[in-house]
Amino acid sequence: MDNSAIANIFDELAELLEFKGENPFRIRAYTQGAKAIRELDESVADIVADPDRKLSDLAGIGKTLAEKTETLLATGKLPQLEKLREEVPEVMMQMARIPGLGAKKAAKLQQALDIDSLADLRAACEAGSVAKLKGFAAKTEQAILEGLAIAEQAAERIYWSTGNELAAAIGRHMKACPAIETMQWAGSYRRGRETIGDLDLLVVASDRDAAMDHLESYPDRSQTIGRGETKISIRVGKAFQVDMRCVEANQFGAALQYFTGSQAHNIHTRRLAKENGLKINEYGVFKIDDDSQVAGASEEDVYAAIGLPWIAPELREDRNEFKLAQQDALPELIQLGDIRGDLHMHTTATDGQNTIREMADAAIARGMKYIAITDHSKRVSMAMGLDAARLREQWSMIDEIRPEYDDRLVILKGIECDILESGEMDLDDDVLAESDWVLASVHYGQRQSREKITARILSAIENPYVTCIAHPTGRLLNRRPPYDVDIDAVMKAAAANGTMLELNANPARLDLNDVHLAAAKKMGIPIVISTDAHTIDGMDVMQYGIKQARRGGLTPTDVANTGTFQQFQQLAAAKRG
Ligand code: DGT
Ligand code: CA
Ligand code: CA
Ligand code: ZN
Repeated sequence: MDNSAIANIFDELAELLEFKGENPFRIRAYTQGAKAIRELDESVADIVADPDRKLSDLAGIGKTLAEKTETLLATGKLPQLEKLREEVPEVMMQMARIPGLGAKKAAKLQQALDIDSLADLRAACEAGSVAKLKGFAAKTEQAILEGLAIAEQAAERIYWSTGNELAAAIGRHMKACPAIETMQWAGSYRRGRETIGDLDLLVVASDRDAAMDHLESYPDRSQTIGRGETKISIRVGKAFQVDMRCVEANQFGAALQYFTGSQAHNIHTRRLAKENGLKINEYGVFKIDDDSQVAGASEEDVYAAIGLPWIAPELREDRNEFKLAQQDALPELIQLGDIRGDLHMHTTATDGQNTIREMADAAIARGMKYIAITDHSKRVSMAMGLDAARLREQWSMIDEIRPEYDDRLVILKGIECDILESGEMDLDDDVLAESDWVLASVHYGQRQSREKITARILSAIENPYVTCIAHPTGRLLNRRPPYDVDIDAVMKAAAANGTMLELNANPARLDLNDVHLAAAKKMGIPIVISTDAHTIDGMDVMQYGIKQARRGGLTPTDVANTGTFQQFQQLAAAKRG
Protein backbone atom coordinates (compact mmCIF):
# COMPACT_ATOMS: atom_id res chain seq x y z
CA MET A 1 0.00 0.00 0.00
CA ASP A 2 1.57 3.30 -1.04
CA ASN A 3 1.36 6.72 0.58
CA SER A 4 -1.50 7.99 -1.55
CA ALA A 5 -3.61 4.86 -0.92
CA ILE A 6 -3.14 5.30 2.83
CA ALA A 7 -3.91 9.01 2.58
CA ASN A 8 -7.11 8.28 0.64
CA ILE A 9 -8.25 5.92 3.36
CA PHE A 10 -7.76 8.54 6.07
CA ASP A 11 -9.60 11.09 3.97
CA GLU A 12 -12.48 8.68 3.56
CA LEU A 13 -12.45 7.98 7.27
CA ALA A 14 -12.62 11.71 7.97
CA GLU A 15 -15.52 12.12 5.61
CA LEU A 16 -17.46 9.30 7.24
CA LEU A 17 -16.74 10.60 10.73
CA GLU A 18 -17.87 14.05 9.67
CA PHE A 19 -21.10 12.54 8.44
CA LYS A 20 -21.56 10.90 11.83
CA GLY A 21 -21.06 14.26 13.54
CA GLU A 22 -17.76 13.30 15.18
CA ASN A 23 -15.58 15.74 17.08
CA PRO A 24 -14.08 18.18 14.52
CA PHE A 25 -10.64 17.95 16.12
CA ARG A 26 -10.50 14.21 15.60
CA ILE A 27 -11.62 14.68 12.01
CA ARG A 28 -8.96 17.34 11.47
CA ALA A 29 -6.33 14.92 12.79
CA TYR A 30 -7.26 12.49 10.02
CA THR A 31 -7.35 15.04 7.21
CA GLN A 32 -4.07 16.59 8.34
CA GLY A 33 -2.52 13.16 8.63
CA ALA A 34 -3.75 12.28 5.14
CA LYS A 35 -2.17 15.42 3.75
CA ALA A 36 1.10 14.80 5.61
CA ILE A 37 1.30 11.24 4.28
CA ARG A 38 0.33 12.21 0.74
CA GLU A 39 3.01 14.89 0.60
CA LEU A 40 5.74 12.87 2.30
CA ASP A 41 8.79 12.40 0.09
CA GLU A 42 9.53 8.89 1.31
CA SER A 43 7.51 5.70 1.65
CA VAL A 44 5.51 5.32 4.88
CA ALA A 45 5.94 1.56 4.58
CA ASP A 46 9.73 2.00 4.65
CA ILE A 47 9.55 4.12 7.79
CA VAL A 48 7.35 1.57 9.54
CA ALA A 49 9.71 -1.24 8.51
CA ASP A 50 12.69 0.63 9.94
CA PRO A 51 13.15 -0.38 13.62
CA ASP A 52 15.09 2.83 14.29
CA ARG A 53 12.29 5.16 13.25
CA LYS A 54 8.84 6.03 14.54
CA LEU A 55 5.99 7.15 12.31
CA SER A 56 4.56 9.35 15.06
CA ASP A 57 7.75 11.42 14.96
CA LEU A 58 6.62 12.86 11.63
CA ALA A 59 4.86 16.22 11.61
CA GLY A 60 1.09 15.87 11.35
CA ILE A 61 0.99 12.21 12.42
CA GLY A 62 -0.10 11.45 15.97
CA LYS A 63 -0.03 8.20 17.89
CA THR A 64 -3.50 7.02 16.83
CA LEU A 65 -2.84 7.73 13.19
CA ALA A 66 0.51 5.93 13.36
CA GLU A 67 -1.14 2.86 14.88
CA LYS A 68 -3.85 2.80 12.25
CA THR A 69 -1.26 3.15 9.51
CA GLU A 70 0.59 0.13 10.88
CA THR A 71 -2.64 -1.87 10.92
CA LEU A 72 -3.30 -0.85 7.33
CA LEU A 73 0.17 -1.86 6.20
CA ALA A 74 0.02 -5.18 8.04
CA THR A 75 -3.51 -6.24 7.09
CA GLY A 76 -4.55 -3.98 4.21
CA LYS A 77 -7.69 -3.15 6.17
CA LEU A 78 -9.03 -0.94 8.92
CA PRO A 79 -11.82 -2.46 11.01
CA GLN A 80 -13.15 0.98 11.99
CA LEU A 81 -13.47 1.98 8.35
CA GLU A 82 -15.19 -1.25 7.36
CA LYS A 83 -17.74 -0.72 10.13
CA LEU A 84 -18.38 2.90 9.15
CA ARG A 85 -18.79 2.00 5.49
CA GLU A 86 -21.51 -0.42 6.51
CA GLU A 87 -23.28 2.09 8.73
CA VAL A 88 -23.19 4.88 6.17
CA PRO A 89 -24.01 3.73 2.65
CA GLU A 90 -22.20 5.49 -0.19
CA VAL A 91 -25.46 6.96 -1.48
CA MET A 92 -26.02 8.68 1.85
CA MET A 93 -22.63 10.40 1.55
CA GLN A 94 -23.41 11.44 -2.00
CA MET A 95 -26.78 12.81 -0.89
CA ALA A 96 -25.24 14.72 2.01
CA ARG A 97 -22.98 16.52 -0.47
CA ILE A 98 -25.96 17.87 -2.40
CA PRO A 99 -26.18 21.59 -1.75
CA GLY A 100 -29.16 22.28 0.52
CA LEU A 101 -29.53 18.73 1.81
CA GLY A 102 -26.98 17.91 4.53
CA ALA A 103 -26.44 14.81 6.63
CA LYS A 104 -29.67 14.78 8.65
CA LYS A 105 -32.06 15.24 5.78
CA ALA A 106 -30.10 12.77 3.66
CA ALA A 107 -30.45 10.07 6.31
CA LYS A 108 -34.16 10.77 6.64
CA LEU A 109 -34.76 10.61 2.89
CA GLN A 110 -32.72 7.46 2.49
CA GLN A 111 -34.73 5.63 5.12
CA ALA A 112 -38.18 6.97 4.23
CA LEU A 113 -37.89 6.41 0.48
CA ASP A 114 -35.44 3.51 0.36
CA ILE A 115 -33.04 5.34 -1.91
CA ASP A 116 -30.09 3.37 -3.32
CA SER A 117 -28.64 5.82 -5.82
CA LEU A 118 -28.76 9.45 -6.86
CA ALA A 119 -30.90 8.33 -9.79
CA ASP A 120 -33.45 7.00 -7.26
CA LEU A 121 -33.41 10.35 -5.52
CA ARG A 122 -34.00 12.20 -8.77
CA ALA A 123 -36.92 9.92 -9.61
CA ALA A 124 -38.42 10.46 -6.16
CA CYS A 125 -38.16 14.24 -6.54
CA GLU A 126 -39.64 14.16 -10.01
CA ALA A 127 -42.53 12.03 -8.78
CA GLY A 128 -43.18 14.54 -5.99
CA SER A 129 -42.62 11.96 -3.23
CA VAL A 130 -40.10 14.12 -1.40
CA ALA A 131 -42.44 17.09 -1.00
CA LYS A 132 -45.00 14.75 0.60
CA LEU A 133 -42.64 13.79 3.44
CA LYS A 134 -42.94 15.52 6.79
CA GLY A 135 -40.35 18.29 7.09
CA PHE A 136 -39.79 18.60 3.33
CA ALA A 137 -41.47 21.23 1.17
CA ALA A 138 -41.91 21.60 -2.58
CA LYS A 139 -39.17 24.22 -2.39
CA THR A 140 -36.75 21.70 -0.87
CA GLU A 141 -37.59 19.23 -3.59
CA GLN A 142 -36.76 21.84 -6.22
CA ALA A 143 -33.51 22.73 -4.44
CA ILE A 144 -32.54 19.04 -4.32
CA LEU A 145 -33.13 18.67 -8.05
CA GLU A 146 -30.91 21.68 -8.74
CA GLY A 147 -28.25 20.39 -6.34
CA LEU A 148 -28.38 16.93 -7.90
CA ALA A 149 -27.04 18.17 -11.20
CA ILE A 150 -23.95 19.48 -9.39
CA ALA A 151 -23.55 16.41 -7.18
CA GLU A 152 -23.74 14.06 -10.15
CA GLN A 153 -20.94 15.97 -11.78
CA ALA A 154 -18.97 15.98 -8.54
CA ALA A 155 -19.12 12.21 -8.48
CA GLU A 156 -17.40 12.12 -11.86
CA ARG A 157 -14.89 14.94 -12.29
CA ILE A 158 -11.93 15.83 -10.08
CA TYR A 159 -10.15 19.17 -9.60
CA TRP A 160 -7.17 19.77 -11.84
CA SER A 161 -4.99 20.02 -8.72
CA THR A 162 -6.09 16.55 -7.60
CA GLY A 163 -5.51 15.22 -11.11
CA ASN A 164 -2.06 16.77 -10.97
CA GLU A 165 -1.16 14.90 -7.77
CA LEU A 166 -2.49 11.66 -9.22
CA ALA A 167 -0.62 12.18 -12.50
CA ALA A 168 2.58 12.82 -10.55
CA ALA A 169 2.15 9.65 -8.47
CA ILE A 170 1.37 7.49 -11.50
CA GLY A 171 4.21 9.16 -13.39
CA ARG A 172 6.69 8.24 -10.64
CA HIS A 173 5.43 4.67 -10.73
CA MET A 174 5.67 4.42 -14.53
CA LYS A 175 9.20 5.90 -14.63
CA ALA A 176 10.41 2.69 -13.01
CA CYS A 177 9.31 0.66 -16.05
CA PRO A 178 12.37 -0.02 -18.26
CA ALA A 179 10.19 -0.76 -21.30
CA ILE A 180 8.93 2.84 -21.50
CA GLU A 181 10.93 5.19 -23.74
CA THR A 182 8.67 8.23 -23.85
CA MET A 183 5.73 9.19 -21.68
CA GLN A 184 3.38 12.18 -21.78
CA TRP A 185 -0.01 13.10 -20.32
CA ALA A 186 -2.67 14.23 -22.77
CA GLY A 187 -6.39 15.01 -22.49
CA SER A 188 -8.08 17.67 -20.39
CA TYR A 189 -5.29 17.38 -17.83
CA ARG A 190 -2.73 18.64 -20.33
CA ARG A 191 -5.12 21.37 -21.43
CA GLY A 192 -5.35 22.50 -17.81
CA ARG A 193 -9.13 22.31 -17.55
CA GLU A 194 -10.37 23.19 -14.08
CA THR A 195 -11.79 19.68 -13.64
CA ILE A 196 -10.75 16.37 -15.22
CA GLY A 197 -13.01 13.49 -16.25
CA ASP A 198 -10.22 10.95 -16.64
CA LEU A 199 -6.46 10.92 -17.19
CA ASP A 200 -4.97 10.00 -20.56
CA LEU A 201 -1.40 8.72 -20.77
CA LEU A 202 0.57 8.16 -23.96
CA VAL A 203 3.71 6.06 -24.07
CA VAL A 204 6.26 4.79 -26.54
CA ALA A 205 7.40 1.40 -25.27
CA SER A 206 9.88 -1.20 -26.45
CA ASP A 207 7.52 -3.80 -25.00
CA ARG A 208 3.84 -2.86 -24.85
CA ASP A 209 2.79 -5.71 -22.62
CA ALA A 210 5.45 -4.84 -20.10
CA ALA A 211 4.24 -1.22 -20.08
CA MET A 212 0.63 -2.30 -19.57
CA ASP A 213 1.60 -4.81 -16.88
CA HIS A 214 3.45 -2.04 -15.13
CA LEU A 215 0.39 0.22 -15.09
CA GLU A 216 -1.67 -2.68 -13.76
CA SER A 217 0.81 -3.03 -10.92
CA TYR A 218 0.11 0.53 -9.76
CA PRO A 219 -0.54 0.05 -6.02
CA ASP A 220 -3.76 2.06 -5.92
CA ARG A 221 -5.31 0.33 -8.97
CA SER A 222 -8.75 -1.04 -8.02
CA GLN A 223 -9.86 -2.50 -11.34
CA THR A 224 -8.86 -3.07 -14.94
CA ILE A 225 -11.73 -1.86 -17.07
CA GLY A 226 -10.32 -3.15 -20.33
CA ARG A 227 -7.04 -4.17 -21.95
CA GLY A 228 -6.25 -4.61 -25.63
CA GLU A 229 -3.15 -4.65 -27.85
CA THR A 230 -2.31 -0.98 -27.50
CA LYS A 231 -4.74 0.44 -24.97
CA ILE A 232 -5.53 -0.20 -21.34
CA SER A 233 -8.00 1.47 -18.96
CA ILE A 234 -7.81 1.05 -15.23
CA ARG A 235 -9.59 2.45 -12.21
CA VAL A 236 -7.56 4.08 -9.50
CA GLY A 237 -8.85 4.59 -5.98
CA LYS A 238 -12.61 4.57 -5.70
CA ALA A 239 -13.65 5.40 -9.21
CA PHE A 240 -11.16 7.43 -11.19
CA GLN A 241 -10.30 6.19 -14.66
CA VAL A 242 -6.85 6.25 -16.24
CA ASP A 243 -6.37 5.41 -19.92
CA MET A 244 -2.99 4.50 -21.38
CA ARG A 245 -2.19 4.12 -25.06
CA CYS A 246 0.99 2.72 -26.56
CA VAL A 247 2.06 4.31 -29.83
CA GLU A 248 5.00 4.14 -32.24
CA ALA A 249 7.70 6.80 -31.94
CA ASN A 250 7.01 8.14 -35.44
CA GLN A 251 3.34 8.58 -34.50
CA PHE A 252 3.89 10.08 -31.08
CA GLY A 253 3.30 13.72 -32.03
CA ALA A 254 0.13 12.91 -33.93
CA ALA A 255 -1.20 10.80 -31.07
CA LEU A 256 -0.31 13.48 -28.55
CA GLN A 257 -2.06 16.10 -30.64
CA TYR A 258 -5.12 13.88 -31.08
CA PHE A 259 -5.49 12.73 -27.48
CA THR A 260 -4.81 16.16 -26.04
CA GLY A 261 -7.97 17.36 -27.75
CA SER A 262 -10.24 19.05 -27.22
CA GLN A 263 -12.54 17.23 -29.55
CA ALA A 264 -13.75 20.55 -30.95
CA HIS A 265 -10.15 21.61 -31.60
CA ASN A 266 -9.47 18.30 -33.37
CA ILE A 267 -12.49 18.62 -35.60
CA HIS A 268 -11.20 22.02 -36.67
CA THR A 269 -7.68 20.69 -37.38
CA ARG A 270 -9.14 17.92 -39.53
CA ARG A 271 -11.14 20.44 -41.53
CA LEU A 272 -8.03 22.54 -42.14
CA ALA A 273 -6.11 19.43 -43.18
CA LYS A 274 -8.78 18.45 -45.65
CA GLU A 275 -8.71 21.92 -47.21
CA ASN A 276 -5.01 21.31 -47.83
CA GLY A 277 -5.48 17.88 -49.39
CA LEU A 278 -4.36 16.19 -46.18
CA LYS A 279 -5.81 13.72 -43.73
CA ILE A 280 -5.03 13.97 -40.02
CA ASN A 281 -5.63 11.33 -37.35
CA GLU A 282 -3.94 9.85 -34.29
CA TYR A 283 -1.36 8.06 -36.49
CA GLY A 284 -0.11 11.05 -38.43
CA VAL A 285 -0.76 13.53 -41.20
CA PHE A 286 -1.14 11.91 -44.65
CA LYS A 287 -1.63 13.06 -48.23
CA ILE A 288 -5.17 12.20 -49.33
CA ASP A 289 -4.17 11.22 -52.89
CA ASP A 290 -1.40 8.69 -52.15
CA ASP A 291 -1.67 8.08 -48.36
CA SER A 292 1.98 9.01 -47.82
CA GLN A 293 2.85 10.29 -44.36
CA VAL A 294 3.95 13.93 -44.13
CA ALA A 295 4.12 14.36 -40.33
CA GLY A 296 3.60 12.54 -37.03
CA ALA A 297 6.70 12.37 -34.85
CA SER A 298 6.22 15.70 -33.12
CA GLU A 299 3.28 18.02 -32.47
CA GLU A 300 5.17 20.90 -34.08
CA ASP A 301 5.37 18.90 -37.33
CA VAL A 302 1.67 18.09 -37.20
CA TYR A 303 0.69 21.76 -36.87
CA ALA A 304 3.29 22.83 -39.41
CA ALA A 305 1.83 20.37 -41.93
CA ILE A 306 -1.44 22.31 -41.83
CA GLY A 307 0.37 25.65 -41.98
CA LEU A 308 0.14 26.59 -38.32
CA PRO A 309 2.57 27.32 -35.49
CA TRP A 310 2.39 25.04 -32.45
CA ILE A 311 -0.61 25.92 -30.28
CA ALA A 312 -0.35 25.72 -26.47
CA PRO A 313 -2.61 22.95 -25.09
CA GLU A 314 -4.42 25.39 -22.78
CA LEU A 315 -5.79 27.20 -25.84
CA ARG A 316 -7.08 24.15 -27.68
CA GLU A 317 -10.82 24.62 -27.21
CA ASP A 318 -11.69 25.89 -30.68
CA ARG A 319 -12.39 29.37 -29.33
CA ASN A 320 -10.14 31.71 -31.29
CA GLU A 321 -6.82 29.87 -31.32
CA PHE A 322 -6.99 29.03 -35.04
CA LYS A 323 -7.61 32.62 -36.02
CA LEU A 324 -4.71 33.77 -33.84
CA ALA A 325 -2.46 31.00 -35.15
CA GLN A 326 -3.24 31.90 -38.76
CA GLN A 327 -2.37 35.54 -38.03
CA ASP A 328 0.77 34.44 -36.17
CA ALA A 329 -0.68 36.31 -33.18
CA LEU A 330 -0.81 33.56 -30.55
CA PRO A 331 -0.26 35.08 -27.08
CA GLU A 332 2.97 34.48 -25.13
CA LEU A 333 1.14 32.88 -22.22
CA ILE A 334 1.94 33.82 -18.65
CA GLN A 335 4.14 31.51 -16.54
CA LEU A 336 4.49 31.02 -12.80
CA GLY A 337 7.86 32.78 -12.80
CA ASP A 338 6.25 35.99 -14.10
CA ILE A 339 4.38 36.58 -10.84
CA ARG A 340 5.97 39.12 -8.48
CA GLY A 341 3.22 39.86 -5.99
CA ASP A 342 0.52 38.07 -4.03
CA LEU A 343 -2.30 40.38 -3.03
CA HIS A 344 -4.75 38.19 -1.12
CA MET A 345 -3.78 36.37 2.06
CA HIS A 346 -4.96 35.84 5.62
CA THR A 347 -3.11 35.72 8.93
CA THR A 348 -3.72 34.66 12.52
CA ALA A 349 -5.58 37.94 13.04
CA THR A 350 -8.57 36.20 11.38
CA ASP A 351 -8.81 32.69 9.95
CA GLY A 352 -5.23 32.29 8.75
CA GLN A 353 -2.79 30.00 10.52
CA ASN A 354 0.43 32.01 10.16
CA THR A 355 1.65 35.43 11.28
CA ILE A 356 2.44 38.40 9.05
CA ARG A 357 6.18 37.69 9.36
CA GLU A 358 5.72 34.01 8.50
CA MET A 359 3.64 34.89 5.46
CA ALA A 360 6.17 37.52 4.40
CA ASP A 361 9.08 35.07 4.67
CA ALA A 362 7.16 32.43 2.73
CA ALA A 363 6.35 34.98 0.02
CA ILE A 364 10.03 35.89 -0.33
CA ALA A 365 10.88 32.20 -0.58
CA ARG A 366 8.45 32.03 -3.49
CA GLY A 367 10.09 34.91 -5.29
CA MET A 368 7.54 37.58 -4.40
CA LYS A 369 8.54 41.25 -4.26
CA TYR A 370 5.29 42.56 -2.74
CA ILE A 371 2.31 41.19 -0.84
CA ALA A 372 -0.88 42.52 0.67
CA ILE A 373 -2.18 41.31 4.01
CA THR A 374 -5.93 41.04 3.48
CA ASP A 375 -7.70 39.63 6.49
CA HIS A 376 -11.48 39.49 6.69
CA SER A 377 -13.64 42.41 7.84
CA LYS A 378 -15.97 42.21 10.84
CA ARG A 379 -19.05 40.84 9.04
CA VAL A 380 -17.22 37.52 8.76
CA SER A 381 -17.61 36.99 12.49
CA MET A 382 -17.03 33.24 12.15
CA ALA A 383 -13.44 34.08 11.17
CA MET A 384 -13.12 36.86 13.78
CA GLY A 385 -13.23 39.51 11.05
CA LEU A 386 -11.53 42.83 11.86
CA ASP A 387 -13.31 46.02 12.89
CA ALA A 388 -11.68 49.40 12.32
CA ALA A 389 -9.81 49.33 15.64
CA ARG A 390 -8.30 45.87 15.15
CA LEU A 391 -7.48 46.64 11.53
CA ARG A 392 -5.58 49.79 12.58
CA GLU A 393 -3.80 47.71 15.17
CA GLN A 394 -2.70 45.32 12.43
CA TRP A 395 -1.52 48.24 10.35
CA SER A 396 0.69 49.60 13.13
CA MET A 397 2.11 46.10 13.40
CA ILE A 398 2.88 46.22 9.66
CA ASP A 399 4.54 49.63 10.17
CA GLU A 400 6.71 48.01 12.79
CA ILE A 401 7.63 45.04 10.61
CA ARG A 402 8.29 46.90 7.36
CA PRO A 403 11.87 48.02 8.11
CA GLU A 404 12.91 44.37 8.63
CA TYR A 405 12.02 43.67 5.03
CA ASP A 406 12.94 47.01 3.45
CA ASP A 407 14.00 46.30 -0.12
CA ARG A 408 13.34 42.57 0.01
CA LEU A 409 9.55 42.73 0.17
CA VAL A 410 6.89 45.43 0.21
CA ILE A 411 4.09 44.61 2.65
CA LEU A 412 0.85 46.39 1.78
CA LYS A 413 -1.81 47.24 4.34
CA GLY A 414 -4.82 45.55 2.85
CA ILE A 415 -8.23 44.29 3.82
CA GLU A 416 -10.73 41.83 2.34
CA CYS A 417 -13.81 43.90 3.02
CA ASP A 418 -17.23 42.30 2.78
CA ILE A 419 -19.87 43.78 0.54
CA LEU A 420 -22.85 43.62 2.90
CA GLU A 421 -26.29 42.36 1.94
CA SER A 422 -27.44 45.97 1.85
CA GLY A 423 -24.77 46.87 -0.70
CA GLU A 424 -22.77 48.95 1.83
CA MET A 425 -19.15 48.15 2.49
CA ASP A 426 -18.50 46.48 5.85
CA LEU A 427 -15.99 49.21 6.85
CA ASP A 428 -16.36 52.98 6.51
CA ASP A 429 -14.77 54.81 3.62
CA ASP A 430 -12.40 56.71 5.89
CA VAL A 431 -10.93 53.41 7.08
CA LEU A 432 -10.70 52.03 3.53
CA ALA A 433 -9.04 55.27 2.44
CA GLU A 434 -6.17 54.63 4.87
CA SER A 435 -5.41 51.24 3.40
CA ASP A 436 -3.06 50.50 0.50
CA TRP A 437 -5.18 47.78 -1.07
CA VAL A 438 -8.87 46.89 -0.72
CA LEU A 439 -10.34 43.64 -1.92
CA ALA A 440 -14.13 43.65 -1.90
CA SER A 441 -15.97 40.37 -1.73
CA VAL A 442 -19.39 38.83 -1.30
CA HIS A 443 -19.59 36.13 1.38
CA TYR A 444 -23.18 36.57 2.61
CA GLY A 445 -26.51 36.87 0.86
CA GLN A 446 -25.27 34.86 -2.10
CA ARG A 447 -28.79 33.78 -2.98
CA GLN A 448 -30.09 37.28 -3.52
CA SER A 449 -31.68 38.17 -6.86
CA ARG A 450 -29.57 39.00 -9.90
CA GLU A 451 -30.50 42.69 -9.59
CA LYS A 452 -29.45 42.86 -5.94
CA ILE A 453 -26.19 40.94 -6.24
CA THR A 454 -25.17 42.83 -9.36
CA ALA A 455 -26.00 46.17 -7.73
CA ARG A 456 -23.94 45.23 -4.66
CA ILE A 457 -20.88 44.39 -6.70
CA LEU A 458 -21.29 47.44 -8.93
CA SER A 459 -21.38 49.76 -5.94
CA ALA A 460 -18.19 48.16 -4.63
CA ILE A 461 -16.54 48.61 -8.04
CA GLU A 462 -17.56 52.28 -7.98
CA ASN A 463 -16.32 52.83 -4.44
CA PRO A 464 -13.21 55.02 -4.87
CA TYR A 465 -11.16 53.00 -2.36
CA VAL A 466 -11.93 49.47 -3.59
CA THR A 467 -9.00 48.41 -5.76
CA CYS A 468 -10.05 44.86 -6.65
CA ILE A 469 -13.08 42.53 -6.56
CA ALA A 470 -12.15 39.15 -5.07
CA HIS A 471 -13.54 35.86 -6.45
CA PRO A 472 -16.09 37.80 -8.53
CA THR A 473 -18.65 35.03 -9.11
CA GLY A 474 -18.37 33.09 -5.82
CA ARG A 475 -18.56 29.64 -7.38
CA LEU A 476 -16.99 26.59 -5.75
CA LEU A 477 -16.27 23.91 -8.32
CA ASN A 478 -18.53 20.86 -7.93
CA ARG A 479 -20.04 22.37 -4.80
CA ARG A 480 -21.67 25.75 -5.27
CA PRO A 481 -22.84 27.50 -8.42
CA PRO A 482 -21.80 31.10 -9.07
CA TYR A 483 -24.09 33.72 -7.64
CA ASP A 484 -26.59 35.11 -10.05
CA VAL A 485 -24.55 38.09 -11.16
CA ASP A 486 -24.56 40.00 -14.42
CA ILE A 487 -20.89 39.45 -15.19
CA ASP A 488 -20.98 41.65 -18.30
CA ALA A 489 -22.19 44.58 -16.22
CA VAL A 490 -19.46 43.84 -13.66
CA MET A 491 -16.77 43.85 -16.36
CA LYS A 492 -18.00 47.05 -17.98
CA ALA A 493 -18.04 48.80 -14.61
CA ALA A 494 -14.61 47.43 -13.70
CA ALA A 495 -13.19 48.70 -16.99
CA ALA A 496 -14.83 52.10 -16.56
CA ASN A 497 -13.63 52.56 -12.98
CA GLY A 498 -10.20 51.00 -13.23
CA THR A 499 -11.10 48.43 -10.59
CA MET A 500 -9.12 45.23 -10.95
CA LEU A 501 -10.69 41.76 -10.95
CA GLU A 502 -9.25 38.78 -9.16
CA LEU A 503 -8.46 35.37 -10.50
CA ASN A 504 -8.58 33.47 -7.23
CA ALA A 505 -6.09 30.62 -7.64
CA ASN A 506 -7.62 28.28 -5.07
CA PRO A 507 -8.23 25.06 -7.06
CA ALA A 508 -11.83 24.90 -5.80
CA ARG A 509 -12.52 28.49 -6.90
CA LEU A 510 -10.54 29.41 -10.03
CA ASP A 511 -12.77 32.44 -10.16
CA LEU A 512 -12.87 34.21 -12.68
CA ASN A 513 -13.06 31.30 -15.10
CA ASP A 514 -11.20 31.00 -18.42
CA VAL A 515 -13.97 32.50 -20.54
CA HIS A 516 -14.39 35.49 -18.22
CA LEU A 517 -10.62 36.03 -18.27
CA ALA A 518 -10.55 36.16 -22.05
CA ALA A 519 -13.35 38.73 -21.95
CA ALA A 520 -11.58 40.80 -19.29
CA LYS A 521 -8.39 40.77 -21.34
CA LYS A 522 -10.26 42.07 -24.34
CA MET A 523 -11.69 44.90 -22.25
CA GLY A 524 -8.29 45.81 -20.81
CA ILE A 525 -9.26 45.04 -17.21
CA PRO A 526 -6.16 44.32 -15.12
CA ILE A 527 -6.39 40.83 -13.62
CA VAL A 528 -4.80 40.04 -10.27
CA ILE A 529 -3.96 36.36 -9.69
CA SER A 530 -4.04 35.70 -5.94
CA THR A 531 -3.64 32.71 -3.70
CA ASP A 532 -6.07 33.68 -0.90
CA ALA A 533 -3.59 31.76 1.27
CA HIS A 534 -4.68 30.91 4.80
CA THR A 535 -1.35 29.16 5.50
CA ILE A 536 2.18 29.31 4.18
CA ASP A 537 1.53 26.26 2.01
CA GLY A 538 -1.59 27.95 0.70
CA MET A 539 0.71 30.16 -1.38
CA ASP A 540 1.56 27.18 -3.56
CA VAL A 541 -1.84 27.31 -5.28
CA MET A 542 -0.54 30.14 -7.49
CA GLN A 543 0.31 27.51 -10.15
CA TYR A 544 -3.38 26.62 -10.56
CA GLY A 545 -4.27 30.25 -11.13
CA ILE A 546 -1.55 30.41 -13.76
CA LYS A 547 -3.03 27.39 -15.58
CA GLN A 548 -6.44 29.03 -15.61
CA ALA A 549 -4.95 32.34 -16.77
CA ARG A 550 -3.24 30.55 -19.65
CA ARG A 551 -6.57 29.03 -20.65
CA GLY A 552 -7.91 32.57 -20.76
CA GLY A 553 -5.07 33.51 -23.11
CA LEU A 554 -3.46 35.91 -20.62
CA THR A 555 0.08 37.20 -21.10
CA PRO A 556 2.19 38.80 -18.34
CA THR A 557 1.04 42.26 -19.41
CA ASP A 558 -2.62 41.30 -18.82
CA VAL A 559 -1.86 40.52 -15.17
CA ALA A 560 -1.28 43.34 -12.70
CA ASN A 561 0.87 41.38 -10.25
CA THR A 562 3.55 40.53 -12.80
CA GLY A 563 4.82 44.10 -12.81
CA THR A 564 7.45 45.70 -10.61
CA PHE A 565 6.04 47.15 -7.42
CA GLN A 566 6.18 50.63 -8.97
CA GLN A 567 4.19 49.49 -12.02
CA PHE A 568 1.67 47.74 -9.85
CA GLN A 569 1.34 50.75 -7.57
CA GLN A 570 0.61 52.98 -10.55
CA LEU A 571 -2.29 50.75 -11.57
CA ALA A 572 -3.72 50.76 -8.07
CA ALA A 573 -3.24 54.51 -7.79
CA ALA A 574 -4.98 55.05 -11.13
CA LYS A 575 -8.13 53.59 -9.63
CA ARG A 576 -7.99 55.89 -6.63
CA GLY A 577 -7.47 58.92 -8.86
P1 DGT B 1 -12.27 14.69 -19.85
O1 DGT B 1 -11.54 13.39 -19.74
O2 DGT B 1 -13.74 14.53 -19.90
O3 DGT B 1 -11.88 15.67 -18.80
O4 DGT B 1 -11.89 15.37 -21.25
P2 DGT B 1 -10.83 14.90 -22.35
O5 DGT B 1 -10.71 16.04 -23.29
O6 DGT B 1 -9.60 14.43 -21.71
O7 DGT B 1 -11.59 13.75 -23.11
P3 DGT B 1 -11.28 12.20 -23.28
O8 DGT B 1 -10.50 11.64 -22.15
O9 DGT B 1 -12.60 11.56 -23.55
O10 DGT B 1 -10.45 12.11 -24.62
C1 DGT B 1 -9.16 12.65 -24.72
C2 DGT B 1 -9.00 13.36 -26.02
O11 DGT B 1 -9.05 12.42 -27.10
C3 DGT B 1 -10.08 14.35 -26.35
O12 DGT B 1 -9.85 15.62 -25.78
C4 DGT B 1 -10.04 14.40 -27.85
C5 DGT B 1 -9.65 13.00 -28.24
N1 DGT B 1 -10.83 12.23 -28.61
C6 DGT B 1 -11.38 11.25 -27.91
N2 DGT B 1 -12.46 10.75 -28.56
C7 DGT B 1 -12.60 11.48 -29.67
C8 DGT B 1 -13.51 11.45 -30.76
O13 DGT B 1 -14.45 10.68 -30.81
N3 DGT B 1 -13.32 12.37 -31.74
C9 DGT B 1 -12.30 13.27 -31.68
N4 DGT B 1 -12.15 14.13 -32.66
N5 DGT B 1 -11.43 13.30 -30.70
C10 DGT B 1 -11.56 12.42 -29.71
CA1 CA C 1 -9.46 12.66 -20.25
CA1 CA D 1 -9.95 9.23 -21.65
ZN1 ZN E 1 -9.80 35.74 1.34
